[in-house]
Amino acid sequence: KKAMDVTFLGHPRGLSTLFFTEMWERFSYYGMRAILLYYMYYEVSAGGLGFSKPLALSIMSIYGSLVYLSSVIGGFVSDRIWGSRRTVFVGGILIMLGHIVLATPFGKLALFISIALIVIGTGLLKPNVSEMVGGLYKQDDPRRDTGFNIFVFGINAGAFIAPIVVGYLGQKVNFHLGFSLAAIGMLIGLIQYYFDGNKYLSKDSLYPNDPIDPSELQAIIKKVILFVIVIALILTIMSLFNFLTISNIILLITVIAVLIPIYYFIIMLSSRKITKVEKSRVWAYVPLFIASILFWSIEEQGAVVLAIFANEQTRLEIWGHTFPSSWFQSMNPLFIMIYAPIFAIIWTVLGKKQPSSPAKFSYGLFFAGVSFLWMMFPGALFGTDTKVGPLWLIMSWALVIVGEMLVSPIGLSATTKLAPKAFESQMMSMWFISDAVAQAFNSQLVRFYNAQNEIVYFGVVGGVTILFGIILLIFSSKIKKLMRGIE
Ligand code: LEU
Repeated sequence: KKAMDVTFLGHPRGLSTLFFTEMWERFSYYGMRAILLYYMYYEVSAGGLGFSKPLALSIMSIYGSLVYLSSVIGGFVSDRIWGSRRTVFVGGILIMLGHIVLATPFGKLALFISIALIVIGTGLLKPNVSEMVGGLYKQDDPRRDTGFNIFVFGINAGAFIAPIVVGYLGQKVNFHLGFSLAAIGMLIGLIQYYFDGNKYLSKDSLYPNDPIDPSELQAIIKKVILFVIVIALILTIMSLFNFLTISNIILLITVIAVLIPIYYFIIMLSSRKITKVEKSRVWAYVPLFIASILFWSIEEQGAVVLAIFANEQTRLEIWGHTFPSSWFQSMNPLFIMIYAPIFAIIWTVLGKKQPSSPAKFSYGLFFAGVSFLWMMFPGALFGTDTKVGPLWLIMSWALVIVGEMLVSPIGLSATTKLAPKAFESQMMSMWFISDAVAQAFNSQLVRFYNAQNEIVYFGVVGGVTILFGIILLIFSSKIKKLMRGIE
């Protein structure tokens, strides 16, 4: 058999290559994240960096934001310079180096170098692996959607196993050993990608779709230099006024993260390249974009606020054995893997009777909000200075992931379908950017969380999210009209 004829679960064999590449990349990412928060705020005597909790929470969030914000760079590099194959490979190398740096005992300095490497590396890798999955199928191939579902299963398989093994090593043995395991995971992914990719991925992916024309080069270089100068200028001014603290840098990134999508929307809506119908669809996307920010804000707090709750206020015991608090991070991917087939059946059974995308989004917000309102109970019932059983947290994830089923796959497909022809790849980045904006917003919000005020915190954040869900539901038929025939 020729290499290109080999299949994987009835799909092009390249899907297996990309499945395992992304599985190992997510393994390294979520394994590292499962222990990073604890590494930052644990006392130095316990092997940590001794940061304050609010700072550690805030860094986790802004880090998560930058990781998805940088997908904009990854899209550009692959489309215009290296092609997706090489871009993914270089990204994987940077990610692996990032984990290796954390495995060294160089404390804070290593932390910030590692963050920089993994932000750029993931920006190069993640959007392009997903794009290559799409590239395995012709536009009208009926296997396309299932292909993506299999791929998402790979994401969650990696995200599920990682907290268990990396978490165990990191929290029970030594943090740096945990980070080493994350690095090894990425290494396995890279080796697999290199050898398997040479056999089973198309040669087209070795070249950019839209290579930079020498005539454009000057303008691009000018833009990059301008950007660097503006950032350098802001940083200099900040330091002159004694404003250059970690917290203020986080604030600056938050502002940039919010401005990027606003800029994109303005560019799209004012472009001469889009038709009237397309413009209406972009307008329909605005409320969905805001809704996904609210959803991801709660979902991503599972790795920060709920992680603190797991470590500080939860009894870590099953059947007489204590387990590491990082294990709770496996709940999110676990519920995704459990629910995904159930929702596939629900949507098939409902067929044409399915709620519209805006309505699904509002139910999604409802579940996310309820998952936080639920977390008011342990404190209200038992007080905030005792420890409660692990089922409280597990139930919270069980609820928020129902929401994820209603927002994530639907949002992804709505994003591609509502995209104007001239802005397809930009709209694709918008989907990752909605998560990035959510986490940038979280970097400011999570500072307010602590055990004393947790009841109010969970109540307000959950309540506001539900309120927005209700408003979205009221306007859902209006939004549907703006979507002009897109389901
Ligand atoms: N859990 C998802 C992933 O890691 C988040 C993404 C959709 C922003 O792939």
